[in-house]
Amino acid sequence: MGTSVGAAGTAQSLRPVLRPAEQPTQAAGQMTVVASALRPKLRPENAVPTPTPVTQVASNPGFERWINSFEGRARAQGIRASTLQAAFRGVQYDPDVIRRDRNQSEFTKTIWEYLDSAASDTRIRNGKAALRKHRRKLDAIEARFGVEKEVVVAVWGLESAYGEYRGKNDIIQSLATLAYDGRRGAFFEEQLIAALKILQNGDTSPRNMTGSWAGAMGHTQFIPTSYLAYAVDFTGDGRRDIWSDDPSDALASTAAYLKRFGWVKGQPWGVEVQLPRGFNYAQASRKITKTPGQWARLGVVDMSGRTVPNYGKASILLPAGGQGAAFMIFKNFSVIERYNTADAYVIGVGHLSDRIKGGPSIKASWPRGDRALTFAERKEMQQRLTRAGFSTQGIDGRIGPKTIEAVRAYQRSQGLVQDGYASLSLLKRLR
Ligand SMILES: [Ca+2]
Repeated sequence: MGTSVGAAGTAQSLRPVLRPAEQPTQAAGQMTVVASALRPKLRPENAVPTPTPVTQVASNPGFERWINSFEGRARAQGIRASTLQAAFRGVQYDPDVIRRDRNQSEFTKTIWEYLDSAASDTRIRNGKAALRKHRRKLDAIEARFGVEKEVVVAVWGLESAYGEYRGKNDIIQSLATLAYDGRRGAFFEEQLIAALKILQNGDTSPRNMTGSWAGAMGHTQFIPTSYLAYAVDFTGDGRRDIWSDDPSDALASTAAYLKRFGWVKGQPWGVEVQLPRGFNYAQASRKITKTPGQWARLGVVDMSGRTVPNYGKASILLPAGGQGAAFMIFKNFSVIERYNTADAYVIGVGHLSDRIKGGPSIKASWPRGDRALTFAERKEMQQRLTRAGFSTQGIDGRIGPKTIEAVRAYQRSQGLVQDGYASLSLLKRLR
């Protein structure tokens, strides 16, 4: 959970925003070796046998200076010298982390490609197996935090493939590199301080603190500040150990997190619905909420043709416009958004949890002939919409609520179906 820069979705990690999958290889040959007061010795596995390229050597003194100044800032925030000494032992500037940070602007999967993987037969089967294997502790977690075990397991399944891909990057090294690098340096320095507080608390040891290149840790990929605020010790040994092979603390921490943000037990994240012929697509907006009864009066009903049970106010979500599935989404949808705001991720967690519970697959078909827009195309669409008088309030290549509203306004002006779907055909029309 946590940061919100764009990222390439991948088969392993399945987080459409940030956090690409882990590659265990760390390109040791590309690492640069630097000396530091904080780091008396290099870890042998990271020692570099050959001279490093000039460009990377040139960045080392800067990293060195940065660490020295960081030490003062960390001390001022209560981090002890002994904690810093242990944490930075062997830590090096890691160009691989920077390469990943630079290469993560693209999310080129369509919603259906994403869901094909998020709720694949394998992931559903493995989720059911994980549920069986850990049923007692999951029942206990559900009883304590009031979050259904299938939802906790689904988050686990998407974040780390049920613990299989927890990330092998050294968290201190990754965060120090990103904080030094400066692109969102303040954010990563805050995470680094939080990581050092975790170490100082004794929850884990420096070299056991591993995770994604961007600082997400453990079975359910908490970033350090989220860990400090929400992680729990479920095993009762006094340590909040989300890195251990035993997933108890990590799964309980996820349940605690969802509960903290308002999870309502017994309610769905969303329900697939059918829309009536002639439905006014302008109604399918997060800004518009109605009770399921009110939606039913407009002809919006479940896939059996019945009124959706009254789980409270709901919006209609069309992740692929008028040509794909429609969902009635409830409060719990916005709770899952606290993990990751991408619609694809939230639907992925929700649908996977439904399938693990034995629920049906999504019934509607998707516009599978469409391809995802590239980052450049998304920016072009935003530029063209804005130029045409439908401001997207920024050109960032991310299709968020403001861009969807601009698409809708453009569709309205053209007499098109106002489904807000930023498709390739819409871009072609704008050209
Ligand atoms: Ca524990």
